[in-house]
Amino acid sequence: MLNVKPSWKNWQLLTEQGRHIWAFKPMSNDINRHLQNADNISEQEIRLAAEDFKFDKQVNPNSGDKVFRSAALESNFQPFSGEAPVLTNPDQQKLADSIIKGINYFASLQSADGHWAGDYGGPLFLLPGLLIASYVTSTPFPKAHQEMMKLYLFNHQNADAGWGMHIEGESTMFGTVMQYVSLRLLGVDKEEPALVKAREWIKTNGGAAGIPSWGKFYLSILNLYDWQGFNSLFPEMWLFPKWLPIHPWRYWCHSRMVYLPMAYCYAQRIKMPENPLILSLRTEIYSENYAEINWPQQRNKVCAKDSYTVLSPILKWMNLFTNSYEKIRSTWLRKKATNYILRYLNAEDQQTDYINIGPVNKVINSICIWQAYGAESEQFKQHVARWFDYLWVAEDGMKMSGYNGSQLWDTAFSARAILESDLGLLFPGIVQKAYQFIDHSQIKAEHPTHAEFFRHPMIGSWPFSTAENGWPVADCTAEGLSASLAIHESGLVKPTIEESRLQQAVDIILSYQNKDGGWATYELSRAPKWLEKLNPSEVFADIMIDYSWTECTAACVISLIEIQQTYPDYKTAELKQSISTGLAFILKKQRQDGSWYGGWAVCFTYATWFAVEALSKAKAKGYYNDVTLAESLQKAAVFLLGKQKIDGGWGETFKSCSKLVYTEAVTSQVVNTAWALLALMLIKEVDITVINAGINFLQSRQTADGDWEQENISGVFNYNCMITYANYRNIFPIWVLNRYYKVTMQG
Ligand code: LAN
Repeated sequence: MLNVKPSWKNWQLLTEQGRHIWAFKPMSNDINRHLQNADNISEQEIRLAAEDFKFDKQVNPNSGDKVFRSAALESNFQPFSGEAPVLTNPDQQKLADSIIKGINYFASLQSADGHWAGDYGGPLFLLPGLLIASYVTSTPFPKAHQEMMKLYLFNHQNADAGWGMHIEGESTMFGTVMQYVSLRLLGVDKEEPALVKAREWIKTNGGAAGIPSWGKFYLSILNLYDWQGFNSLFPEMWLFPKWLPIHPWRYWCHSRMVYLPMAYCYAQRIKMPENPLILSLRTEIYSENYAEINWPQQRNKVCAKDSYTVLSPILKWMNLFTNSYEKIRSTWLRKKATNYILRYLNAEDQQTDYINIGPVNKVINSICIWQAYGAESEQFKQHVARWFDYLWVAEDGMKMSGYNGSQLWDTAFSARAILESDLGLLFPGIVQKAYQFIDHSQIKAEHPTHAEFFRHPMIGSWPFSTAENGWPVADCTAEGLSASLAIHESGLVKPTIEESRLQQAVDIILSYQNKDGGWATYELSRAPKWLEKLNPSEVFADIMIDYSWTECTAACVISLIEIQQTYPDYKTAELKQSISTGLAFILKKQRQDGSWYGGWAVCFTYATWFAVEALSKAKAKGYYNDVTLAESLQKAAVFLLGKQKIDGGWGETFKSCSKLVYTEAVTSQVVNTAWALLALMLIKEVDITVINAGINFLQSRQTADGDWEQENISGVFNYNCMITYANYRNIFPIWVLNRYYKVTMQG
């Protein structure tokens, strides 16, 4: 049950076609006037907020999205008034009641535009970037926001006084220096006890010189580090001929879009002027005397606690070359490269309506645009307006989200979870609203500059968040398509979106298939695997190329099988071929122990669920060699059964992702349990008593109002950074209970 605190109510989420803006004491729902009261926070309100947003990270570093949820429940919650089935068997009745309660609770979190909003925090290096952008551009956040950000930063300090890369992580130099500097930029005194201890942490661990390269970048912008201590980003590489395997158009779009504005800042050596705070910080975060630091020697220095990937010898060698080039470089060529980059930045801003592809390039682009056009420029103002789209308020304070939200993704899953059994038909209004959002979010036009700036074609695709963000994602397209088909099949919506739009989605999915048979994230794999040797990040793995993933492949295969069931005549042979190579990819990825590694959520249970869903669907519809599929499913079952805990549940920690080894959580986790059960229920031979135990566990964990508690963090990217999916704790238990209902009641 939610223990609602008075000052939570000062914050209200305003939404419009998926857009999220948190407003402090708004006078209306007008999203454009959300800042009206943001500077009018009184001392008394600040003191109260400090009480009300006190958060004990030692209990659970994951907040439960209580600020958003308590407000949504208060305005939307209605006891279920439909016609629940009356069943003679008490266990079955209990099950039906629990599903209805679960959906009814979750329905009250749906926004008026049809999407599900939720906390998408987790990483701790995002808010500092934004605060640095705000500081160097002299564009402070309103007082109310600043206070909430401070609370968030303090709330996530670890017991050893440092901060991690993400909310569950052990302290790192990157995490600690970034939060420390952020708090100082927000005006916290250096004698504040929490900061005194943090400084000690920094100095005992070697000081800020050992911060990884992304930290070196941000500190350089602040004039807290010397650009000479930063390996060259060689801006001229953007002028390379396109056929070269190392031309950045081939990089994974997130790396490309982050290293692009970074290269601009590097080319311009953007750094803010010294001021008393900066001079003081130079004495606070280094173990050495700042003036005596030999900067070039710091380039490859990384604190042992941060190091996740090691720079390859090839990259070191290339750095030697590009760093030397800085001494002799041609001014003309540099100017040409910077002009090109600036044009590219403008294109990205326009294509995404200044949201940008993600939270990192959002921040760095803002700095570039400010430097290029000034604080008064229209472009910079547009950027600042979108800073707020990335902020989220929960009971641990105000954070920066890992994206502008997970709107489409959550909504597509929710619709499918609700419609898994006939009980979903008791919620027609919810499904109709979800459909409206899905319909609205499908991408309907190409940008005029899409080919020039290496964008994959996108008409017919779905993005992960909103139409405005508009970056198409392969598996989000698949989920959008699968959800649309499930909703059509339910008969709850009329009229449905035209067939031609479904075909466009199919065409896009086909266009995304890689030569290895799998599907990647936003684009095709555009470069050979050896390009990964140029990964300069030290803290993330596999960021250079868009690789094929089990989950993305499974989602695409599933949607193609489904479309074949509904529209058997559409590109029949091509789809069959594509499905079969996709299945071969999934089979190839299965590990010896029967599991699959998941790259985008925690972890083996996640990917194993996806793979089993695809393989079992293919088996049921006769798509592939039956024996091969059966064997693979058997192995998957053996793996999952071996991980079931004594209480009937499953639980993994984020270490599974970073260590690539199944790492059991102390307690069973509802989300992992739901994934494991969703998979096991599709494998015929699995003993029903095993499944019953898992289902009982999920029911026992459901709260009186139909929710489940927030447990461990569920999402991940690049192996090493975790990200929150606040709605997973509802979506997946609902989905699996509903599947159990379908299997046991509807046959
Ligand atoms: C996401 C979120 C969604 C996710 C899925 C759709 C779940 C996945 O199946 C494919 C990859 C994708 C689209 C994905 C890629 C990486 C993202 C964009 C993120 C995890 C959200 C945030 C992350 C982004 C890279 C964070 C910024 C950090 C950098 C290292 C640039």
